[in-house]
Amino acid sequence: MRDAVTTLIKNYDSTGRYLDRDAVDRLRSYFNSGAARVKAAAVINANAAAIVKEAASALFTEQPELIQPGGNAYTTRRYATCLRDMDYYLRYASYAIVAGDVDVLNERVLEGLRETYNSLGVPIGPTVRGIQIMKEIVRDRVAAAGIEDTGIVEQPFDYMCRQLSEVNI
Ligand SMILES: CCC1=C(C)/C(=C/C2=NC(=C\c3[nH]c(/C=C4\NC(=O)[C@H](C)[C@H]4CC)c(C)c3CCC(=O)O)/C(CCC(=O)O)=C2C)NC1=O
Repeated sequence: MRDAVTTLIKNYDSTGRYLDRDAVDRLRSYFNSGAARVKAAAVINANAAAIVKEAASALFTEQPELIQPGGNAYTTRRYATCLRDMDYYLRYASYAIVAGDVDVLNERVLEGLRETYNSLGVPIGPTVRGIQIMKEIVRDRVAAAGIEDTGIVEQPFDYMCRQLSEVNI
């Protein structure tokens, strides 16, 4: 599992280079955004349950067939599993925000996920929509907490959506 710093060092070490100007610029940008990243993680931590609940309710309002007979989130067990999955995406997004790197998402979340979802008939499109809705909620809450650069918050959600959508082809 890597963060922005260890990824950068790994790349430079593999070619035996000192940290050049480009590396220094990237390090500076990561450290400059550090306080905002930590604050964003704190906002997510303090509101996680509410964020998941709000996002799920918005998703099921948009796509009510998911929780109707025949829908993948129909039955109490599958409904709860769906919310648990959303909680996973939120928690790992918070790690990736702090790390400034998506490596943790590849390693812990996305690896093998498509196969699992396909074999269980979990629909990817609505899952991606659920992640997008969480992104919007988190972005608004983080902005309300005074963080201007909400891009650092959106990144991991966008990455998960992209990866999930791509492997769905
Ligand atoms: C931390 C990394 C990690 C992830 C991401 C993860 C996902 C994950 N979601 C699963 C199931 C599931 N996932 C969903 C999710 C949904 N169904 C819908 O219609 C909605 C679109 C969506 C919620 C937004 C459902 C309903 C199941 C249960 C499917 C079944 O058992 O039939 C399963 C199968 C095993 C289980 O039931 O626990 C896995 C492994 N597990 C992990 O360890």
